[in-house]
Amino acid sequence: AFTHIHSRPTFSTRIMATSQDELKKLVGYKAVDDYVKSGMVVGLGTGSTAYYAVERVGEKLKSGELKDILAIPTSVRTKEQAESLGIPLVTLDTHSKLDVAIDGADEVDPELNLTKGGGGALFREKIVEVCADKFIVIVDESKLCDGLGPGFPIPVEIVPFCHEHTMRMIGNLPSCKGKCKPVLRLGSAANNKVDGDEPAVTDNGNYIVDLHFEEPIKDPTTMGKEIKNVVGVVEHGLFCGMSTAVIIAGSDGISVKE
Ligand code: ABF
Repeated sequence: AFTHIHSRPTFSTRIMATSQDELKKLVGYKAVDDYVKSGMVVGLGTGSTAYYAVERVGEKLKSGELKDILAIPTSVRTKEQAESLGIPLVTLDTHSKLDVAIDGADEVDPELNLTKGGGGALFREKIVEVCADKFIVIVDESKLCDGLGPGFPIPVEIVPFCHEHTMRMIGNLPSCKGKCKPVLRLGSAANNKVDGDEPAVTDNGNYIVDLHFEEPIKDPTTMGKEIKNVVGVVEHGLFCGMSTAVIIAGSDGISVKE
């Protein structure tokens, strides 16, 4: 059984929110208001929650409240949104160090380890977010879990070449064998529900395999290292020890866990 709040929030306010979308907007805006200052290099996440953080950066640049922001998007979708808002963009090739990155997550455990990649952007998210001084995660409380795995499959980006072999190699790892079922994502990479017949293709031209666990993963850090060692794996959606803070919106308020 999963409970939704694991520890005492470090900060809490009462809010009047009615829909999940409004909750996403609240945390997206709060992350920008609290962590993004003029002159910063900012990583822009992907997904329906990160969407609002990107929107807020655009809004504050337009009003002049923020100046001299350079942003690095984590997907083609986010790049297009940022461009439409006139947010100046750079890449890691010219800026290897970010002041802050803001992104959503699919699951958050009590140690603030994350599952990401339900939206198919895990590789670009990780390569950008690992370079940020602060990585701010924005979620609604439905994303909190006691242990990663059973609530949301772990996405792994793999190269298309001999992908069935790579999937078998992953399935036979000590952390995975007999514990998970690897399923090739079909349809749109941005949706981990099967919504097509052909393999989903990421922004990087790769496939995604979703690892379905029935029990919580005991040691996600070790599992991540095992997966990363498989030749054919590009990156996995376990983001362990990376979160600076998680901003959580629930029906009774916003809380921040650090
Ligand atoms: C990205 O978007 C992810 O890594 C995660 O897969 C997803 C979360 O999306 P949403 O905010 O739409 O639930 O941050």
